[in-house]
Amino acid sequence: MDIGAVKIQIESDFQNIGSAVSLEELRLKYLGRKGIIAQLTGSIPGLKKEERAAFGQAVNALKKRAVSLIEEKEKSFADSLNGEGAVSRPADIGLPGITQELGHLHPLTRVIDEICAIFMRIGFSVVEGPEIESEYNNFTALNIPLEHPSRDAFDTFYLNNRLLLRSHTSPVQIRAMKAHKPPLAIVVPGRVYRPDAVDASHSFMFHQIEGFMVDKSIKFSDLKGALEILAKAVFGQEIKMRFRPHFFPFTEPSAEVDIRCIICNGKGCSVCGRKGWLEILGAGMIHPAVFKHVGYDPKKYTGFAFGLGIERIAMLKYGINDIRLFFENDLRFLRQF
Ligand code: 2U9
Repeated sequence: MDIGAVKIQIESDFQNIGSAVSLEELRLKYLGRKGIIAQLTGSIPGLKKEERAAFGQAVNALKKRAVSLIEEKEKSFADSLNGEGAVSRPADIGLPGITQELGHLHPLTRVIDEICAIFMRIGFSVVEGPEIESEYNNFTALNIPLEHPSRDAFDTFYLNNRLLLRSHTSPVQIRAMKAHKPPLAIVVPGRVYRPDAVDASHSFMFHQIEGFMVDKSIKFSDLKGALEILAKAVFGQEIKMRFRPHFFPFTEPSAEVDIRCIICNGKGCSVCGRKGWLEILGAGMIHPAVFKHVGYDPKKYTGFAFGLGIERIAMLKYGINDIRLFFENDLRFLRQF
């Protein structure tokens, strides 16, 4: 083997080196047990006596050069890994992965999705709308008179003379009726705002789902059928319901709807206040005055409407006794769902 050629080869090999992997290849090529330098050393005994010393010295010099080239390259790789070049470092697939915690839906989102899905199965569409509303859409169009206590500044968050934070999702139905002719069947989930003092059962912001259906000859029995489907899907097929007469300005006739207490099954307990029944929603037939506000002919069309508070349903369904738990973001609570 020509020692001069090896010398040239070693310099050009280390010039062209690209990565730590080829550095290791070169280390084996020159300094490995069967590498070029070992072969050169092994060839010494076969040389003429007078040539051996000079050849041995040349091989030693070559070995030193190979070792110092490797050290130089190792140092320059290490520098680039710690500096700007660090981003191009090959991934170490032997390292343990970075575990991403898996999130899940908030219990209120689950109840909203569940109720929307129930209504979608019977032909309703889901519609959302703005949380900042006009006084007209939130009250006037719903036949809520000027002197009604809910219009008072103690019961509604007014932003200025004209705008407010919606106190129910009903203004979305007003918008839908103004935009579309009957037949119409929609459910509207969303946040609503009322300046209530916060306690275990009240919050200044909560969630509602309201729904309504308008067409020729929609009857109270259609309302009962739809709500029975809802109650059975949410609380189980055995659930019993009752309708109590009530008053709302936007529906006539109106009713509050109860289910047989799911805790005591009607015997009376602390959850149902010894009544044996739990109020879950309000409902009724849409008032003709509401139809007039949106330009529907009340002689031609009838419709039913209902509204329910999501937090109340979620509290009953999951046995939660404090509404504040939904909004405190305490993972010990949220992880249970
Ligand atoms: C239009 C016409 C009628 C929606 C209705 C209720 C009865 C009702 C409450 C339940 C608990 C509000 O969250 S809660 O406090 N809602 O009792 N809501 S009928 O009636 C409408 C809505 C829109 C155009």
